[in-house]
Order: sequence, then structure tokens, then C-alpha cells
Amino acid sequence: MIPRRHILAALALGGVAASGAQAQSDTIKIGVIVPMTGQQASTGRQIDAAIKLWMAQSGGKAGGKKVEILIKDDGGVADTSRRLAQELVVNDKVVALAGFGLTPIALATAPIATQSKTPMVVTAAATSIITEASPYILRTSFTLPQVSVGLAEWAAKNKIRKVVTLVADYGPGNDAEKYFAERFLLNGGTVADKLRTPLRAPDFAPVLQKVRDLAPDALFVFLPSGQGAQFMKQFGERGLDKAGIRLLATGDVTDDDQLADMGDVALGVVTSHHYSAAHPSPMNKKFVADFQAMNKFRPNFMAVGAWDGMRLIFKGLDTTKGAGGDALLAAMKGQIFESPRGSILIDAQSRDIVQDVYIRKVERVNGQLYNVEFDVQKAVKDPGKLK
Ligand code: VNL
Repeated sequence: MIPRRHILAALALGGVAASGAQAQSDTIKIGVIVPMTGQQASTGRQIDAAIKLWMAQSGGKAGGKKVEILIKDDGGVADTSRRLAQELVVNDKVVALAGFGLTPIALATAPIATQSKTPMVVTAAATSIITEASPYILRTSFTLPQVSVGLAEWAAKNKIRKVVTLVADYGPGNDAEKYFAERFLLNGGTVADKLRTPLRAPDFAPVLQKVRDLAPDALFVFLPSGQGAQFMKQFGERGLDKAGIRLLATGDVTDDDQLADMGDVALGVVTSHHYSAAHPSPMNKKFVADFQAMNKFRPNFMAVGAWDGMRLIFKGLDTTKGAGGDALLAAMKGQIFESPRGSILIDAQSRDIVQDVYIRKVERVNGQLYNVEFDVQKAVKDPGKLK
């Protein structure tokens, strides 16, 4: 006969184990890693705000379970992001990782996703190669080749013959320079010089002097979100606009996070990108209104990438009833849905985003600067994957 106290002890243990498992399976955790401090802090602030909005709108539930978001600050440092990802996967048992504000960070963290079979949704970083760094990576942001090619075509069609390119000297900058220049040359243009500035603490004065001396019809620029305002100020101070040099850029430079304070120098700047706070769809109008009711700033493309990233994960969890791993990965591949930016597809094969790319011009709308869309290329796949 088994002594009564043993049975009681076993029951108690079983009870603890059962209620522990219960508590665990009732709550699903998603780990978000973003820069909340340092040079890219605005990216973390936008992503954090967008996720709070998503949680309020969705009721914080997916697959019939409560979802908890664990948001971590990597300060823009790759080693920190990698360590945080490891902790989130091992200790917190997150079903998915999301965020990733800079390309080197996404690339450094990719092996953690692969080893632990944890889906990793890149909502910000935008170098073409990222989705190839792990079969568990999906992307809801964009790629630089995706937004650079159409602008090169627009320039060639609009009497721009000679350009200089200027990019931040790392992954997305290399992509922007390469794909813009290739397409521009193919359309009969010439590229007088290819200039680069460091990612950390760039000084635009020397390169802008060089651009002035080269006197191109236009300067094409890519800089990561957060550097646009400083660049624009110096572009104006050095009189490049007055010298008749047109400014063309990816939308990262006329970022909605900073655009309102850029002043008249930004007027008329032509950019290409996948999102503008001025996108005239009913869904975007509601998104911007809801976002601004919660925050004192406008949503930018980082906010939309994160909001769509949450939606992608939540819909996936609805399908898997809260399970992660390969089941969640499969449930996220091939999703098609309407975003505040327009309709998007997560290509099942590449796991990268297919989306419309808009050509926009900075204009004053009701007294405020906005990127006003005037042309669109539909359903653009990342040209970086076509080679
Ligand atoms: C990246 C690309 C970062 C575009 C950005 O802002 C951006 C990246 C922080 O891949 O590192 O606007």
C-alpha cells in the first residue's frame, strides 16, 4: 500500500505542474528587440507605439490565448540583440521574435532563430540579403532594391541625365547605390560619383561640397531613418537646392517621424517608398488617426512595418491555435492582407514582402509637410531576389 502522505505529495506536485503548464499555455509570449536608446532610438519609439496600438486594437489575444509582448532595447548594438534573443528564446520561451532596427543586428541574430526554430519577423531592417540569413526569417518592412529601382526609372524619364549617389556605408546603402545606379545607367543616365558616409555620426559637409563641385542634375540619397533632418538642413545650408541640384531619395530621408520639422528645403523633394502617412486609403486614415490619438507624433514606415508584423504573427497564431515553431512559420508564409500602406503579400518562397512602391513629392498639406504619392508601381518583389 502506498502511504497516504506520498499520494498527497504526488497530488500536490501534479497540481503544481498542471497549473504551471496551464499558466504557460494560456499566455503566449512574443519577444520584440529594437533600439530604444542611441542613434536609432526613433525607430524603437515608433515600433513600440505601433505595437501598443496593435495590442489595444486586437485585445491582445491570438489563437484563443492571451499574448504578452516582451520589448527589449538593444541600443542598436548587434551583440546585445543576439544575447537578448537568446534569453527570450531560452528563458521566456517566446513563440516569435520581432523588430530588428538595423541590418547588422538582424544578421547577427538570425542564427538564434535557425538554431531554436523560432520564427523571426524583421519589421524594420531592409537589406535584401536578410531573409536569406535564416529560413525562419520573414519580413514586413521593405528592401532597398525594391524602392530604389522605380526612382531611377522616374529620374531617367524626367530629364535627369547626370546624378551623384550618396548612401550610408553599410548593407542597405550598398543595395540602394547598386540598384539605383544600375537601373539609371540602363535607362541612359550617367553617374558622376558614388559617395558614402559612415553609419555612426556622419558628417555631411565634405560630401555635400563634393556634390556641389560635380554639379549633377540630381543627387540620389539613402540614409537610415533618423538621419534625414540633419542631412536636409545641411543640404539647404550649403545652398545645393539654390544651385539647382534636385534631391531624389528613398523615403527613409523624408521620414514621417521628422518630416514635419524639416522646413521649406524639403518642399519638392521626390522620393520613393512603400509608406506615407498621407496614403489616402480609408484604412490608413484610420490607422493614422488611431495612432495619433495615442501618441504626439505621426506614424512612419517603421510603425507600419511593426503593426503589420504583429498582424502577421497574430494571424499565424490564430491558425496554429497558439503553437510556435515550424507550424507558426508555415502559417505566416503566403499571407496576403490589406495594410495601411496598401495590399501586401508575404511571398511563401522568399518569405519577403511583395508590395506597392510609390513615387512621392514633399508638399504642404493643411500647413504640414507630407510625402504626397503621385505614381505607383504595383506588387513589387525584391529585385535583389531575382538574380
Ligand atoms: C535600415 C534600413 C535601417 C532602412 C533604417 O533605419 C532604414 C537597415 C534605421 O537595414 O539597417 O531606414
